[in-house]
Formats: sequence, structure tokens, C-alpha cells
Amino acid sequence: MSKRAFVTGVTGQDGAYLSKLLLDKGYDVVGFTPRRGSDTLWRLRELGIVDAIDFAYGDVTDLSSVMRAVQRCEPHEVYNLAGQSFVAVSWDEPSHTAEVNAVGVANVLEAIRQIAPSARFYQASTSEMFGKIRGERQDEQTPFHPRSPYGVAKLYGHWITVNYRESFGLHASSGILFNHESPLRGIEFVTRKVTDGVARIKLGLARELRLGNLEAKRDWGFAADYVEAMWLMLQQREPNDYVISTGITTSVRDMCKIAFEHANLSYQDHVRPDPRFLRPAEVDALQGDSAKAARHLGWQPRTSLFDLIRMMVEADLRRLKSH
Ligand code: NAP
Ligand code: G4F
Repeated sequence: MSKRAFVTGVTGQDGAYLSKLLLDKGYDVVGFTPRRGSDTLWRLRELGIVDAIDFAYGDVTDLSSVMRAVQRCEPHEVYNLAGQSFVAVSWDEPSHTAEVNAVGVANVLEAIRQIAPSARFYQASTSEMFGKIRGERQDEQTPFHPRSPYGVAKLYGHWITVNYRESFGLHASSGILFNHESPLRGIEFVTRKVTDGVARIKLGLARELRLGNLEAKRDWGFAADYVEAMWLMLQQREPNDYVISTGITTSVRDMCKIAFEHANLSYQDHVRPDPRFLRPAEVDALQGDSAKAARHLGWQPRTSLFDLIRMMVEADLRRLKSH
């Protein structure tokens, strides 16, 4: 009999790559998604898996919808990827962000506790919880100091996961994932904004690209590598928390340089500063240490930032040329 996975946030970047991985492993995938007006299925279409997913409609902020869907699915594994994931918007929508990223996690855990207590649970935690860092590298022992309403809400999601593990013995794991990108990344995030911008400039559709803080540094990896770590966490005998990262940090400026140079352009000629994209509080730098994931899960990142950004520029050139 196939294993059944329940994936919230199935239409997002990670939901799409994770569903592909699970389907390839022979799982039945129930994708939990709010019914929205615009085309939210484009990522699942690009990966050619939209028809393989059994959709359950609902919202993580609506406990009854989560319970009904979990009841129907009878999952072996639950991946909670649903999130208001854009940090910048979390200052504009702090309450909504808390509803989805904090209360939503409690709702999914509560549904599991009451309906499917033997299901294994994955929570999409984030390096944004480290926030105002003191040391150079962050691992599972590093103290948290979130710098955005997004990070604060995610911290609740992280601790309620730990709490349900300790209180009720759920197999609940939290993956503290550093930034991960792909051609399926939302256009509002800086890597995709840059690779889309490069493609537009290269094709003569735009002349400049307006960005915020170029000095911020991130530890960027490839989403398809990172969803494997999610799956590996749920295959362990014991639940646990893991940092998932590449261990390499790069500034937004240097990431731009890689993207523009791939198209034989110079970022200095096209990137313009725009204070509208600065944040009320910034996470200046992130650099993870995934030694625990390497030891316990045998997980290693496989894709360099250089290859990732080139892949994204190529994908954006292809998309724009085909329109
Ligand atoms: P994403 O592309 O923005 O996807 C988020 C998904 O959540 C979308 O499918 C969205 O559906 C869904 N969603 C939003 N609100 C919901 C609600 N109230 N109920 C049910 N579903 C809802 O984000 P991602 O990059 O795949 O990230 C997946 C998760 O990992 C997020 O929780 C994010 O915060 C976290 N994370 C991401 C990274 C990263 O670098 N990518 C790093 C650490 C943690 P719609 O499309 O219909 O809105
Ligand atoms: O791409 P970003 O918007 O990602 P951010 O804020 O690091 O958050 C992402 O990674 C987190 C993991 O650490 C996830 F939890 C979260 O869900 C999301 O996936 O911004 C990256 C950096 C920031 O320092 C930002 O200030 O790029 C800087 N930046 C400079 N100009 C910009 C821009 N970011 C965006 N989005 N747009 C700009 O024009």
C-alpha cells in the first residue's frame, strides 16, 4: 500500500518540489490549498504533476477545514509548508502573518493530535528566526532574535512544534531552513527578482532594476536539494530539529554580479537603489552550519549558488521568449 502524504502550501515553491519528490517515491499526495482566484497551479504545471495531486481545499487558519482534510487523507506524513512567506509584507500584515505562520501551525498540530497521532509531522521553520545574529554561523544551538513579524510568528510555529513533541509524543520535526531558491521562486524574492530583471534587460524589455539593501548577506541553496532534507527528517526513528543550509554566505550585490555576468551584462549599469525596498529592521547576514543534518540525515547541499543563479536566469529567459 502506498504511503500518504498531506502537504500544506502545496502550490508554493517548496510544495511543488516536495510533491514531485514524494510522487517519484510512490507516495499518494494530498495537497491542502486555499481556493484562490488567480492561477496558483503554475508551479505544479511546470513540474508536470498537477494531475497527480489529490487536492483538499481549506486554510490553515480554519481549524475545521484542516481537521476535515486530515480525516479524509489519513496521512502517514504531514508537511506543513503553508505560510505567509514574504518577510517584507509581514510589517504590512502582522496579524495575518501571525494567523497563518503561528496559529496555523497549532491548528495543523491539533488536527494531527486528535485525528492522526501516529502521523509524522514536518514544520517549515526558518533561518529568519536567528535574525540579529551575534556569531558568524548559526546552528541548532544558536539563540533566536527575530527581526520581523514574519520571524516572530515563525518562532511560535517552531516552539509549538517542539512543545507538541514534548507534550504529546508526536513525531514532530522542525527544519530550520536557510534561504532556498529555484526557477519556481516567487518573483517578489530578491534572487528571482534579479534573474527576471536580468532576462528582461537582456531581451530589451527593461533598462534598470530597482533594489533595496545590496549589502545584506544570505546563505542561498537550491529548493530541490532542500526538500530532500524535509523527507529525510520524517524517515528518522526519532523526531528532531535540523538546520539546513549550504554554509556559504553571499551578499545581494555579489549575487547580482553572478546573474548579470551570466548574461554578459554589468550590474553597475542597471541596478538602481530604491529606498522603497529597504526594511524597518534588517537581517544583515546569515550563514548556516548543517553539520547535524550531515551526521544524522546524511544530507548535503548539491547545487552551488553560481549554478543556481545561472539556472534561474536561463529559465527566465526561456519564459520571456515564449510569451
Ligand atoms: P511560497 O512559495 O510562498 O508558498 C507558500 C504556500 O503557502 C503557498 O502554496 C500558499 O498558497 C500557501 N498558503 C499561504 N497562506 C495559506 C493559508 N492560510 N492556508 C493554507 N495555505 C496557505 O513559500 P516557499 O518558499 O515554498 O516556502 C514554504 C514554507 O517554508 C513557508 O512556510 C516559508 O515561510 C518557509 N520557508 C521558506 C524558505 C525559503 O527560503 N523558501 C526558508 C525557510 C522557511 P497560495 O499560493 O494560494 O497563497
Ligand atoms: O529574498 P528576500 O525577500 O528573502 P528573505 O527576507 O531573506 O526571506 C526568505 O528567506 C527566509 C529564510 O531566511 C524565509 F524564511 C522567507 O520565507 C523567505 O523565503 O530578501 C533577501 C535579502 C534581504 O536582506 C532583503 O533586504 O535581500 C534584500 N533585498 C535587497 N533588495 C531585497 C531587495 N529583497 C527583496 N525581496 N526585494 C528587493 O528589492
